[in-house]
Amino acid sequence: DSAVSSDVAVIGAPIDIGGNRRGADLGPAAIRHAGLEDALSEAGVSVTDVGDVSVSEAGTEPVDAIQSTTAAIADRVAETLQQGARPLVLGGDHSIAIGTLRGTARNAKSGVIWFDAHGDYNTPTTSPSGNFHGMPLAAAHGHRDFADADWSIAPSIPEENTVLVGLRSLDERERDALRRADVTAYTMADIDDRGISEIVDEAIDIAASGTDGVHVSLDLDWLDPRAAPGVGTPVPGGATEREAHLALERLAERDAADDVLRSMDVVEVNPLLDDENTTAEAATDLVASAFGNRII
Ligand code: EXY
Ligand code: MN
Ligand code: MN
Ligand code: MN
Repeated sequence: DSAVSSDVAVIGAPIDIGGNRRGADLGPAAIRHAGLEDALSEAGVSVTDVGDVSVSEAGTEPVDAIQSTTAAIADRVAETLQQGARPLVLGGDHSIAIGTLRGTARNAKSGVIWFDAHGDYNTPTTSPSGNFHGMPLAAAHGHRDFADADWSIAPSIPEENTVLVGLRSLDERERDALRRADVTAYTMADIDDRGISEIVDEAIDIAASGTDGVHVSLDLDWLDPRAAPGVGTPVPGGATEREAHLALERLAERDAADDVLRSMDVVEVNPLLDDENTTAEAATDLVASAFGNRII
């Protein structure tokens, strides 16, 4: 492994087996193709691309591929943090966050801000689809009925430092589980009512309070499908590109002041559903905003 001495280490996680459609495994390539490294350099970040984790999809059960891939992601994320860089993991479907959250919380107390249309709070027992991209946040809270004993690990992220932003699609049992959990959930209606800057300021306060930093999990399906068409589970009525930029620019401001941004993943970019690469380009611009890109 190249010893990363830069501020941000880009790690690819080319997996789509946790999703409902094939193609998100091409997300890392699409985001790199959209110019991620240049965009981060222009934002003043010293960035090193450390390549992809190996994904063993062929011939294995989805749960086995996801378990081994997320274990590899957790190791790379923890390693990167130990080397003093901030991991930026490119998905891939949202099951990668089973690994990014375990990795970022391995040697620290980390909060999370979950930008997503969905709660991703199902477990194999409650999921209507069986798709693991709908389960990573429940996994991070240690919900104990995952397929294999390894997965019923201790919670990695405290519920009270967990904030969901942008909710507009929940399943019945997932909703019940979220209501019982000690998390903060902001729906799109909250954003409509109060404005994204107030919501994201509150989200950062909650995720950062009493923790060593915040992991940001950006699911491109948080955005409205007109702004991010290339996602596997689009839901109408999402955030505008401006709302998403303002949220991540506020995060960058807070990071400049209080060093809150610890790690990030950006997921669900599926170029097979978007031959203009619009979604990967939006993802790239949003990541640059999160890491401090300034217009003037
Ligand atoms: N709640 C539905 C399920 O569990 O299957 C849809 C989940 C979509 C998950 C995407 C990544 O955000
Ligand atoms: Mn594939
Ligand atoms: Mn998601
Ligand atoms: Mn989603």
